[in-house]
Amino acid sequence: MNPDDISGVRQLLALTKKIVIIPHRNPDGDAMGSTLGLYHFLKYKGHEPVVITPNEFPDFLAWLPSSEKVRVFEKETEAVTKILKEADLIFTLDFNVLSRTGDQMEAVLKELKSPFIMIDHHQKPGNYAAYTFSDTSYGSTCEMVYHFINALGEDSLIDKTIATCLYTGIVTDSGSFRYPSTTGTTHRVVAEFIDKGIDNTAIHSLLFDNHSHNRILILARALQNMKVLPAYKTSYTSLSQEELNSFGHAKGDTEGIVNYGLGMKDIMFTAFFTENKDEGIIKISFRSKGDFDVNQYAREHFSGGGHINAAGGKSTESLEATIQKFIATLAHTKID
Ligand SMILES: [Mn+2]
Repeated sequence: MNPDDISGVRQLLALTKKIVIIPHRNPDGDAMGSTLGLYHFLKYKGHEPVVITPNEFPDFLAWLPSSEKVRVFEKETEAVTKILKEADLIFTLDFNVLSRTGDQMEAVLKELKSPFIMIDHHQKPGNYAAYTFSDTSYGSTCEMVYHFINALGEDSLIDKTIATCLYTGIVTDSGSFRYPSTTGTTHRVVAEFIDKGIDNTAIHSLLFDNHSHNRILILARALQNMKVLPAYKTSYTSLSQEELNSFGHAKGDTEGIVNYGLGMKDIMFTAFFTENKDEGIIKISFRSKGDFDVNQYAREHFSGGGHINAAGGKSTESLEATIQKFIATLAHTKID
């Protein structure tokens, strides 16, 4: 992190009290862990921070320290818009274009006069922030928040609570330390968190061994639906709205299912299509092994983006038409 920017941030923080921290829509472990980790840090520094999520966060993250204090834009738009308008400073974490908050919230954010600080690890950052900490080499925004606090010279404030939040995003965004962006530094940061007393075993259990029976049935259906296209080293699966409804699905139930598609020998690329009738879209998750860049692929074909080995996209066509389009792209996509 650039020292000039850090000193600018330090000056900005000295003048501000009311701070809003925002993750992307459909927040994941990294989005919630980073915003809540930063929330606790700013509280210790005497600020009045509020975490505002665009829509509801999944239940499997509802144990995160102070997650009960999170405000949801979609649930209480008027009250939350007021908080946004009164804020002296806005942090946006784990995303880099305001459209990732959804149309309605984006419109509110665009009108705000207060400065923004972006901390994010996705490609192609927008230019809305007074201070942009964007680095795609980091495996998680949580790890970046750790370095941000460190760069401010405040690492002594990182306690078990902050470390618990930040560990959550490091674990979830690294696929439990398996993705290539996991570095020696990642492990050194985590070692420090363990020394600070986080219960890493309990956190893993809360994140991964805490499913409802319905979620297991949803996973089973997704695995039954899985198709393999050996010629393209590709697999894909899907869940229709009807299937999701039949299992009484809850938010977060489809989290992580995409990864199973890469669990087969010689499969380098996988996609997971979820029908969302409320939003009128097919939500798509992409994963790859090796050099096949799913960020690029998702941008090119499915109005999405993300990272080299993990990205998302969407389609407004039907589930069947979306899958057909996906299959058609494979003929002119180089996957190895
Ligand atoms: Mn992330």
